[in-house]
Amino acid sequence: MIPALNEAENLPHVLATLPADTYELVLVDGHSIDGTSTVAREHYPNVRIVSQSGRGKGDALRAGFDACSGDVIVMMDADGSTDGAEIERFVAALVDGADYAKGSRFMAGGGSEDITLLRRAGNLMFCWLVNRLYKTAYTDLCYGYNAFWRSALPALAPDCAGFEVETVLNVRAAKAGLRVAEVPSVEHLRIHGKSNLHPVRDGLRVLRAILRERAVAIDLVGVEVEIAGADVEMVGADGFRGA
Ligand SMILES: Nc1nc2c(ncn2[C@@H]2O[C@H](COP(=O)(O)OP(=O)(O)OP(=O)(O)O)[C@@H](O)[C@H]2O)c(=O)[nH]1
Ligand SMILES: [Mg+2]
Repeated sequence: MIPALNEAENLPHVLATLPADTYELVLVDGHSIDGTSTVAREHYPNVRIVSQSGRGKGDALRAGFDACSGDVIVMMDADGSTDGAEIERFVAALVDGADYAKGSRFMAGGGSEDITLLRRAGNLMFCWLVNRLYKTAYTDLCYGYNAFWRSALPALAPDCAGFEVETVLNVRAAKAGLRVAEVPSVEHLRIHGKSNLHPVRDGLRVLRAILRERAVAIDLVGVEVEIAGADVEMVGADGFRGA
């Protein structure tokens, strides 16, 4: 499943990297004005084009996930930064027992040609925060290459609009007690065009999402605590620890 906003120039390259045995390709066109859907159809005649009602990557992923019909859903980007040849690693992690396989640029075997110093610092800080709050051991947080069994979708159920969506997926996987495997992935440079991400605006969205999910976690375990400034630790019925 590929979200694409004005990626007509990049799609020929990206679609050529998809494995020949790909079950289906769902592409969510975010109201592109550069012929993204036309190019997708030219280069991948069986593509299913989905339109999103709202705007933003989170909104696109929600629409795309709903349209997927396979047992496994793999999400990757349309700008040439993610390589379809890596899909088999993600699927292998799922077949080996993971519910959710998250790509990581910062574990052995991973890498990024694309990340700036500011983004690396923000990602590291938010990843540390998530690991503290949700007792995870993630090495990457804001990365768009991930995969999961369709059966995990109700637990992940993204309901946010923007670039905080990967964070929401990763946090919800932890909250739901899913078996999470990290898969090394190399992020390449976007080939053409400009990034839609604004580090400060979207960094704040990521931070808000992390804190909002924490509040929901406290709700879920059914214990009433004061959220503001609270320093509590609890274990829910499902063994989830919220701090
Ligand atoms: N459908 C849809 N796709 C989007 C939207 N915003 C971003 N995307 C796609 O989501 C993917 C990631 O967006 P990018 O703009 O590359 O953001 P990024 O990868 O964080 O930034 P760079 O690393 O600089 O490329 C790309 O495939 C975009 O085309 C949107 O509003 N709707
Ligand atoms: Mg990108």
